[in-house]
Amino acid sequence: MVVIDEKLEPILNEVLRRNAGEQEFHQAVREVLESLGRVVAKHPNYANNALIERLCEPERQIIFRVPWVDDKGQVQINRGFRVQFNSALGPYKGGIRFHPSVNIGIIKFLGFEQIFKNALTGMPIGGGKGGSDFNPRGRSDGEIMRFCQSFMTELHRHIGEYTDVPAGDIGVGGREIGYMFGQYKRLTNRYEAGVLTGKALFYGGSRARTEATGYGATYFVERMLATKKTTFEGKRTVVSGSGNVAVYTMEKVIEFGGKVVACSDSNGYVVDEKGIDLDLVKELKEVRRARISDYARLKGAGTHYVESGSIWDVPCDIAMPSATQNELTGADAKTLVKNGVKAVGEGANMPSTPEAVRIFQEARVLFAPGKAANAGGVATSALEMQQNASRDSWSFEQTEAKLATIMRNIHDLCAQTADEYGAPGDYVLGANIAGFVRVAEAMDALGVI
Ligand code: NDP
Ligand code: 2IT
Repeated sequence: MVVIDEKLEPILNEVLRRNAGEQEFHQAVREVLESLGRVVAKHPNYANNALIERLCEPERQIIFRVPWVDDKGQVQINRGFRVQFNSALGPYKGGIRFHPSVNIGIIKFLGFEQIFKNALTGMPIGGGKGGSDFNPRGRSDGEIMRFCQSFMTELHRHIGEYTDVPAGDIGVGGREIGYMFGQYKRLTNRYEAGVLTGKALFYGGSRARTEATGYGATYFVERMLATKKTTFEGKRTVVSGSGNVAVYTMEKVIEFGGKVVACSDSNGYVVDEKGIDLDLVKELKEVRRARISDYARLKGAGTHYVESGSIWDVPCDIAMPSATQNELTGADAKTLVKNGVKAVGEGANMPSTPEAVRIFQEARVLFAPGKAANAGGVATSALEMQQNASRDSWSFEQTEAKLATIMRNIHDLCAQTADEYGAPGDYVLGANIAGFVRVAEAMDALGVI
């Protein structure tokens, strides 16, 4: 395990003590603090005024009851969260997740990661995250709408264009953003387009936001491959998940000449040696809200579905975990390395366990951490905010070109920072340090707040 700098160890210990039982939050903080020893050695001022301690403590944490009525007339209760972690660089910005596994520790890990990710984009956005333990699976459209309305009935008092700007994440896509925006508009009597991002095009959304996270992760990996004078062309690629990030990762990988041979959902994974038929995945997931097992059932010969099991058993050159946290374990990383994986690009937030990251790095596999590689989603959200603020709307090409530039800049910033701090090729260190320095400079300038 990486040793934590002696100045930073008491900070980590205090985070562990104060946030007992929040394992994912501990994991996220530990990973960042492991990278910061070299910064504090070079710039001791960043350790002054308890700057790092303040960075690890959310500015505000909101937990609320979300009552709603299901289709049978039964009252259901869920728990809602919004963690407003850091606003040194701009209004809090980050997604909302609806998944039964959501708890305060999960939202804090996501909010903490978001601070550095958003800083890496170079755009004026702070870090936050929200969600609920509501399980959308099997719920009717009416139930989803009533849940979203109830969730927003409380959340609306805490957000705003200049305060906190939520977007989607797991279980929250265009439909849910629409219902939440509708309720916000009704409660506030304001058409405040910039209060949420990920909106549909006809009421203030940005072109390319839907595609942005997956496209962005693929641009990042393309740039990373270029440092080794190689490309996606002909590379076997495995993408976990089949949601928003996974679908648009697959789309761009295919456009770049890669061959996507497997994808998954929480029940299992499907392998198609001819290359995944993305139109079918989109039809199943975006229209029918069906299971990935249906892919193999409909396609038949040449494809197979594996219930449970690990998608990382499928041999590939490039792995793009795009489902959820800790979905790629140390054992999976060993299998991938044994099978000759050359690059790993995290579309999801923290999908690789710390052991998996260590195994990839020791094997000198190109490894792009989520907070850098998946920043294209939030960056395009910031572009949506720009369009809303100027009451403008850009073409797909213009927006995607900006996204591509942002991703290449993030890649280069991480690579240069890793070089500067004596760890060439270590994108984890590069991302953590580069993101931290931007936030630290702003926090330092703002005084003890
Ligand atoms: P979606 O809800 O669209 O899709 C999530 C996908 O991951 C589904 O295929 C889902 O399967 C699978 N999944 C979710 N939870 C689990 C689990 N516990 N075990 C196995 N599979 C699971 O979400 P997104 O695509 O938006 O998000 C995916 C990841 O990307 C998350 O880590 C998110 O935080 C991250 N991310 C998202 C961004 C965005 O713009 N949307 C931006 C940056 C990061 P099933 O349908 O069976 O649940
Ligand atoms: O994890 C993430 O970066 C997101 N879910 C997107 C956040 C956003 O505000 O677009």
